[in-house]
Amino acid sequence: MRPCPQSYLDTWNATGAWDRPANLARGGAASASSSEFSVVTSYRPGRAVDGDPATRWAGDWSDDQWWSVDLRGAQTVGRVVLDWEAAHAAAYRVEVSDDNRTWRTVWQTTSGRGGLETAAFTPTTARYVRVHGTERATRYGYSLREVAVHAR
Ligand SMILES: [Ca+2]
Repeated sequence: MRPCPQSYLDTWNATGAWDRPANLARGGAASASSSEFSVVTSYRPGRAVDGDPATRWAGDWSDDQWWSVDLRGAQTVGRVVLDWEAAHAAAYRVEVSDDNRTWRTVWQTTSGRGGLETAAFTPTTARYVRVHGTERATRYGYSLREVAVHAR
């Protein structure tokens, strides 16, 4: 049985990872390089910022895929928390942008373990945050249950 959204949020709150400070990504307009097709559910990008662990974004089954969110204005960004589904990235970058065109890499790893991962970096000002996968850990596509963006 999956936890209900409220208990899920309580768990994140208890660890301090979810809302200290505010999650700037919550409800923001999300985009992705692709979304896996399903006749029974939706894996659209917005599923990773709806606060519900039972929903997720999933991309096509190839290494070079990305997911991004619009923070609705310039924000200070210093920490991104990722809740990966089993289909996670082995290597990925966290990138930020002011204009959704030119991207700066602020954090990267080649040893992604999945589960709950935190990318913490020197706070910077940006409007868009992108999770850019470069190597999959499984044969499936990347899949994120939730992404949270914080100032620090
Ligand atoms: Ca979700």
